[in-house]
Amino acid sequence: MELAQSQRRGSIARRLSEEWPQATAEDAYQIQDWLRLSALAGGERQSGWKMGLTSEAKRQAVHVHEPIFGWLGYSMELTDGILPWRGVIHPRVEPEIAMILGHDLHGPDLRPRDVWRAIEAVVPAMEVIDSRYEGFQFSLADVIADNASAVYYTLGPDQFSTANRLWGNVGISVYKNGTLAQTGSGAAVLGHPVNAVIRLADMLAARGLELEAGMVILTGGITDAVPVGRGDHITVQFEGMGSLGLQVLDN
Ligand code: OOG
Ligand code: MG
Repeated sequence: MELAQSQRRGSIARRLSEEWPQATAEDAYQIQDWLRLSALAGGERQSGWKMGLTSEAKRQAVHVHEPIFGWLGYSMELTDGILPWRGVIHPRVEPEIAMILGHDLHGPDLRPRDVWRAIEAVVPAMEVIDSRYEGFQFSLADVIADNASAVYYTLGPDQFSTANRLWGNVGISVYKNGTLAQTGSGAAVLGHPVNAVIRLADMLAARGLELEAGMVILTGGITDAVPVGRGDHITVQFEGMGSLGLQVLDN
C-alpha cells in the first residue's frame, strides 16, 4: 500500500480520506496495525508506543481534536542526536516526556499509582514527526493510518526516578538555532503526563494490544512542534533535568 512505501522512503502519500472518505478512526487503526505488523515481518522490532495530540497546543496546530496513538520501532531511535536529512519530508521536533516500562501494564481503567508501579524511569525526550501527507494536512483517520506521523525519536542519556518530582510542573523550553521557539510544562499533557499512559493503556486494551516491560512510551508533545530544515539545531531544556540536542544534517 502507498502509505507503507511513503513511510519507508519519506515521500508524500495520498490522503486516506481522499480515497476512502467514510474511513473511521477504527478503520485507520486497522491500517496502522497492518503496517506495524508488516514492518515487524520485515525485520523491524517494536520499541514502544507513542501518544499524540495529548496537548491543546498540538491539537489546535493540526486541527484534530482527540488524542491518538502510534507505535515505535528500534530503527526510529536516534541514538547520536543527529537527524539525517535524507528520507524526511518536512520534519518537526517536539519536546516530550518518555516513560520506560519496568513491568507489563494492562488497561483499561488504571489509576496513576498503577502506572507508577510499572514505570521504571522517566526520561526527557524529543520526537521528530514527519507527516507523509502534503502540507501536514490530515483528518483524524488520515493521521492514525500514518502512524501518528512518527518518524524518529531520541531519549536523553539520564533516567529519572518517578518519585519526588512534580511531573506536571516540569518547565520545558525549546530553542531553534539558539533562539527560544516554544515553552510549556508537563501539565500540558492531559493535565499530567501520567494521564497519557492511562489513556494509552485504555486505547490499547480496547484493541487487544499490550504495553510490555522494556517498552518506551512517548506521552505526547508538550508544546507545538518546531519545523526544522537542513543544518538546524534544536535544544530542549527540561527544568532540573538538563537538556537534549538534535542536529539536522545538510544531507
Ligand atoms: C500528529 C502526531 C502528534 C504529538 O506528540 O502530539 C504527536 C502530528 O502532529 O502530525 O506526535
Ligand atoms: Mg509526538
